Amino acid sequence: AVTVARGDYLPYPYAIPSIALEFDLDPARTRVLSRLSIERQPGVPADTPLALKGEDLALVSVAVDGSPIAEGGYTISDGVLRLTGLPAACEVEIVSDCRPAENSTLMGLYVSGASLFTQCEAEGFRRITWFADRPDVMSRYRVTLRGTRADYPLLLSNGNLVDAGDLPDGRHQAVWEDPHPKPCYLFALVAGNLTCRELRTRTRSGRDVLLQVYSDPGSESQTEWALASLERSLRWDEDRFGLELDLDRFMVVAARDFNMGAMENKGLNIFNAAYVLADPDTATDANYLAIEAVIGHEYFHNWTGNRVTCRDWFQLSLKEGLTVFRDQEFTADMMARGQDAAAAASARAVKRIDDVATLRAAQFPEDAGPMAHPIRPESYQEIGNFYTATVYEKGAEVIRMQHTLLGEAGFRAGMDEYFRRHDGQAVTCDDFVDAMESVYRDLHPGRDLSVFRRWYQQAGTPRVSVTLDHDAAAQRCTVTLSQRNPAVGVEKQDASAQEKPPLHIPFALGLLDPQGRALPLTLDGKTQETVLLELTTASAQWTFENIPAQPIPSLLRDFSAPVIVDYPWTDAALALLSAHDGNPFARWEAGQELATRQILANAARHQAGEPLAADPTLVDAWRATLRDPKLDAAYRARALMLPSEKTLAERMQPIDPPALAAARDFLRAELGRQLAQDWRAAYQDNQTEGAFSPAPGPAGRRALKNLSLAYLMAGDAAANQALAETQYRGAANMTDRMGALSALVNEGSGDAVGQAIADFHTRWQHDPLVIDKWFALQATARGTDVAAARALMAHPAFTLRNPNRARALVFQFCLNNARGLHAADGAGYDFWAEQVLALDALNPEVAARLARAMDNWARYAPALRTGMQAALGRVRAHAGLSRNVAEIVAKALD
Ligand code: B3K
Ligand code: ZN
Repeated sequence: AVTVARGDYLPYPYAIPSIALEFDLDPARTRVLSRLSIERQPGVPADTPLALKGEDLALVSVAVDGSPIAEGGYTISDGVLRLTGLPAACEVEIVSDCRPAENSTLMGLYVSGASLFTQCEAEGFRRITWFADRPDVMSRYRVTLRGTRADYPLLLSNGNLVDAGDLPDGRHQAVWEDPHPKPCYLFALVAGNLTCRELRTRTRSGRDVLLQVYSDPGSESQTEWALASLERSLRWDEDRFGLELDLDRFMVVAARDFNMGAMENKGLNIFNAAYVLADPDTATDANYLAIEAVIGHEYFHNWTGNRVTCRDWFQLSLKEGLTVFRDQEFTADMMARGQDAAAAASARAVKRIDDVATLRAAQFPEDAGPMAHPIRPESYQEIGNFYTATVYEKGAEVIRMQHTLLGEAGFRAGMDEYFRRHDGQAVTCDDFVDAMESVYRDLHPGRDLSVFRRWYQQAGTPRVSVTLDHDAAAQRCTVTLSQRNPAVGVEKQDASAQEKPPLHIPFALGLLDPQGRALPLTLDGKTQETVLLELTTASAQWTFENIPAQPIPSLLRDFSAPVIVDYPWTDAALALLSAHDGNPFARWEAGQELATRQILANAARHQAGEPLAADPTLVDAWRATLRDPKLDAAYRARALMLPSEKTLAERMQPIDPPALAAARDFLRAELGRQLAQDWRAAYQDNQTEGAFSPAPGPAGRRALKNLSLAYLMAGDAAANQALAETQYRGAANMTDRMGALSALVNEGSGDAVGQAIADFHTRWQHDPLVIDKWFALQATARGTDVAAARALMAHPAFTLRNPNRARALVFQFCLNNARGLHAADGAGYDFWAEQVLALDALNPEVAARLARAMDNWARYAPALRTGMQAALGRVRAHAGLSRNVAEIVAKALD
């Protein structure tokens, strides 16, 4: 396997200022003519070959300045076409063929439904034509698309439509020009028969722009929310960052077959249909929220990613971490808008809770396993494997810490400076921090971000332990923070680096008195309820005056850094925080910590064969939160949810998923039973009526209502099944329908369960996105074992070729059905190995994601570990593995 190292970067020896592409579109064989203007860079020796990458292409001809080059005039080896002896400036013309209908990888040009789509990031453009497929080569594109009018009435590419017309034999053509130079990973084309919803709006400088959302015919009623989200994104980037749309037209196209969420191609975003299509009957509140976030994310890439792009793929977090941070803030602002200060703080906390829960469930395990890497990786075999929770979500946390350190105005000044320096360039993460640091130095003379930069080079989740020393006589409290950065993943192989240097950690702290009231804290002459401590060394101390009694600390408020906090709270202190902490995020955190302790204790009892127990402290805390009239429904829905099994697994050593599931289920049932009256009241009080709205208010009420139903069913299924059945039948929207179906499938019994499953299928069999939900719900249901998963796969609607369908069933089973995957007979591991191999033959990028389900095998209980290891070994031994899967399994086993 070839490893690419960050330090090996060399600039490309040629500039390619312009490229003209001509496509004769045909699903069986598409001919691509590419005309490149080539300029050797100053100082580059004349004999330096022009090296262009290609994959799965049939080369037809090569010409330089109009003269054909015979075979022998160029070489092709290992996917590289090399031309030598070129003049310092020339035009290279290459003709090649590709086969979209046979392309099951969904990278490059491929067929989905009756349409043609492209996906080029990271290295898919080389599957379309021979090219310098790297982000630091930026060119102006002119694209001619030709195809039959009957099959492809619509021909789209980046930029502006400059010409269109008929051709002989029922064919037509469209010519597109993108005025902005771009790397080839942002190239896109779409050809097909699609419907369009559009609106015109004016940017803040007064330019008229056209926003369009394209989708399958028949889905036109499902694009209203996406288009409205796009307009909100445009407004938000103007308001919050002063960034305006730089194109006359911005298109979003929904594809049914898509490897990930969406792609920010310049002016022509291509989306997984799951992040475009929504109406109240088919989409849940979570779907609406995700659509708005992904539309925002891709739109925001237009500046953070496209106008300023990455020099090389090691810098991926430059655009992804920053753009995730921006989409998180966009959603938070949308959720908080129009509310008073307290409600806005609660709304922002809800978003923060959701994001931190994702980070803990997906990124913390990655950072503790064999694929651990810094947000700016040092090496890779296959870049497609590094679109990770670390690069994205931890990357966003690293940007957020800079925002915290600089403040909103300082961060904005840093962004302005970043664009002033680098607009139109392909740059590095260091360039970004340089811009931020220029502002930080002005704000804090004598300080810099040199220690902070280690966040870009160190993997692993730091641990911060906290001690409090209270001097009653002096009414003084001293807080000590100490950090540890132990080696993780491959770092462990380097014996000299078992402990890494300290990081710059912004640590937000509050102190509560024994009655739960906030204590004013004075730091740097300012008195506040929350202080920001900047820990830049292994250990440091801060002293606060006027603290009469031993305080209760509220730590890492708003999750001010992606770290694990160690502090020996008592359960009583956690209960107090969960009832009184003025920081809504930390208040949620306290309840989660209390629940985590109980679940872990019960998991240990389960393993020892002892009876499980629910401590009244937790039940009382849950009751208090449920009854607190000052808390809105969306917030309560989060606060009353138990930590996920994935989050809990990070706290258990060795990991025993079945024991965790048993302990978590037990607590859920106890809370359901003991608080039944309150759940019933919450269920009744949080009905939504009238026209459906996905706004945070009604969505929050539905979340709390459906959570109440889940608890009621967990506590006493027999007594509450009628409620679930009634809700299922009378549901006026998909959130309520799914909430009821989930309760029935997971807790219900009798014929009603099967009837509801069948009814749901009958109602929605023509809507693939709803059928995905139907598969996913069953794949993760408590009773679904490997045999049941295989039975679901035999359903005529199942196919591995469609990534959404594969994710709905196979991925959901392997990643979110711990009992099924870790079945004692090992059948789950066999299933996983078989599906990884089957997928790998079709779509390596998607297969590699599934392969990661076994990443942390070495941390599992011995009885599970050996089976997981053996399954990994069987996959590794398979001949003809893709580079993608080979890298994952090799790293897991090394
Ligand atoms: N930039 C794309 C991700 C492409 C992944 C290719 N393997 C989507 C996004 O982050 O916006
Ligand atoms: Zn992105």
